[in-house]
Amino acid sequence: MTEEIIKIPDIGSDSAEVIEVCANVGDKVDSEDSLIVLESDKASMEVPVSASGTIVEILVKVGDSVSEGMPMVKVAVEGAASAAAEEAPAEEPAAAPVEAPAEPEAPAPQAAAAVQNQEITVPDIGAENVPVIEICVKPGDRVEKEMPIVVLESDKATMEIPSPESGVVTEICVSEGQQMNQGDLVLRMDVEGAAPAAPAAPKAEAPKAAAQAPAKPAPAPAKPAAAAPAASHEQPRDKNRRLHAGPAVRRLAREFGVDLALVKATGPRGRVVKEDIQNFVKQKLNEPAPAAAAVAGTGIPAVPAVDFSKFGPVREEPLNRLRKVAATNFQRSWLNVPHVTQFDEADISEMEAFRKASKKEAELRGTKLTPMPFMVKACAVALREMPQFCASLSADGESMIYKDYVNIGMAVDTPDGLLVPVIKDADKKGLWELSEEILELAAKARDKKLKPAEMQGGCFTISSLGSIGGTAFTPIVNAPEVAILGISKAQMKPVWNGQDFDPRLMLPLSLSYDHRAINGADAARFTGLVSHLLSDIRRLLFF
Ligand code: CAO
Repeated sequence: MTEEIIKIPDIGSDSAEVIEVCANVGDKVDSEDSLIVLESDKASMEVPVSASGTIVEILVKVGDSVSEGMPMVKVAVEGAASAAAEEAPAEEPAAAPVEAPAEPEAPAPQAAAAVQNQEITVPDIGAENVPVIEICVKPGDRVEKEMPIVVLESDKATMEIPSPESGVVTEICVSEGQQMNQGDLVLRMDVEGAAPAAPAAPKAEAPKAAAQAPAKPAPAPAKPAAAAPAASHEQPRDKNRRLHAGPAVRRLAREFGVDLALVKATGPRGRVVKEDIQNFVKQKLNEPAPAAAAVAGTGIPAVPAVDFSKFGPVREEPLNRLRKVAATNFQRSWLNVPHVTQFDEADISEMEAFRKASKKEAELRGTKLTPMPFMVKACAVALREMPQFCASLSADGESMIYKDYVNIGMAVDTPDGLLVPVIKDADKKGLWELSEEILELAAKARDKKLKPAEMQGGCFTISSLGSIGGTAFTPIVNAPEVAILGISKAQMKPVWNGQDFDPRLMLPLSLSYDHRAINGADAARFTGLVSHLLSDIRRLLFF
C-alpha cells in the first residue's frame, strides 16, 4: 500500500472555492467518490478522489480557493498503483485535449442592425450530452448579459449558461431534460444595438480545453465536468434569482420531489446543503397532514403545532379511522357551508303524556318508545311540506336538487365516534315502525354492524342530545344535505297562557342550515311547523 497525493484536476476555471468536504480522514473511498464540492462563478462541481483507498489527510478545507494542480488529498492506495502514474502532473493532460483545435467558428455573420435576432448556443461546457435541468427565462423576458439562461447538470457538475448578450428573448429552443452539447441552439433573442457580425453564439474559445475527457489514464481524471461555460468571464451576474446548490443536493431534492426554491438555505453564501433538504422533508412529514392540507387549500393559515409537554405531562393517542373521517367531514362542511342556526321550542307536554301512556304497549310489542320517533315523524312531515329542506345544491352551485323521498339520518353516539344511519322513507312509516327501526339502527351503530348502504341516501339529519342535556347547540350541516335539526333536553318551564303561567315541558330545537339554499324566514317557518306538530301530535294525521 502506497500513499498518493491527489491533486486538483482541471476544473475549467482559474480557481474555485471549496464549499463542501464530503469525506473524512480514515474513510475508505473509491475513485469515483466525491471528495469535495467546488464552486466557481459559473458552476458548482464535485471533485472525485480519483483513487481507491483510505484517506490519510485532506489537504483542503471549506473556504479555500483552489486551482488545478494544488494538492487535494493524501490517500493510502490499495493494491499500490504505479508510482509513476502518481507523478503525472495535472497540467499534463492538457496536452491531449479531446476538443483540441479551437474550431473555426461558423458565426453565420449577420447584418448589423439596431435590433438583431441572434441564436444563442451552448458554449464549450467541457462535457457531452448534459441535460437541461432548468430554463431560467421565457419568451418576452429581458435578459442582461451574463444572466443565466439555462442550467445544465451532469453527474458531477451543475452549470449555468449565461447570456452572452443583453436583449429580449424571442424563442426558447430547448426543453427540460434535453441533452445538450457545445453548439446546440438554446434560444433566440433580439439583441439591441447588436454589434455587426457578432458571433451568433458565445462558443468558448476552447477554454483550458483539455479538461473534460480523461485524457490520460491515471492521475487526475478530471471528472469535474469542467464548467467554465462561456467565454464571458468577467462581471458577476444577477445573483438574486438563483438557487445555489451542488449537483448532489439537487439530485437529492429531485429524488424527494422537493422544490429547492422552498428550502431554507443554511450553507455558505446562501447555498442549499443536504441537511437543508433533510430538514425540509422532516418538517413536512411532521405537519398534521390531512387537516392542514385541507386548510392549506383554502388559504386559511394552519393552526400552529404546539409542544404541550412543555407545560405538563401529556399522552398522545392516534385517532381511529371513524373519528378521522368524521373530522374531515365536519371540517369540509364547516368550510364550505355558510351556517346559520335557528332556535325554537316545542311544547311537548301532551306528546310526553301520550308517549308515557304508550310505554306498556311498547313493551308488549318488544320495543321502547322514546321521543325520537316523534321527532322523525314530525320532521318527515315538515320535509314534505317544505321541500327546500329535502334538497341539495348541485355541485356547481347552479341549481337545487329536490328529492321526492324522505330519508332521515340520525346521529348516533358510539364509543368509536359518531355514526349517522339513515331511516329510509320516514314519511311512510308509523310510530311503531319508526321506533323499532331507530332502536335497531342505534344498536347496529354501537355494535359496528351498520352496512354502508344503511348510512347513505340521507336528505336531512336529526342530532338528539336530549337524553344527555344542554339547552341548545349549533350542529354542523351534514353536507350535501342543507339542514340538520339539533334537539336538546326538554325542560319544564312556566309558559304564559294569557292568564297564568302554565308549567309546560318545552323541547329546545336548534336548526342549522345552509344559507345558500335556505333563507332565514323559511328556517323559522320550518322550526315553527315542527313545533306546531309536536305540540299536538294529532296534527300529524293531517299529512
Ligand atoms: N329531552 C328529555 N329527555 C329525552 C330527550 C329529550 N329531548 N330525548 C330522549 N330523552 C330521554 C328518553 O326519553 C329516555 O328516557 P326514558 O328511558 O325515561 O324514556 C332517555 O332520554 C334515553 O333516550 P335514548 O337516548 O335511549 O333514545 P333516543 O331515541 O332519545 O335517542 C339516539 C337515540 C341514538 C339519538 C341517542 O341514543 C344518541 O346516540 N344521541 C346522541 C347523538 C349525538 O351524539 N349527537 C351529536 C352529534 S354531533 O353534532
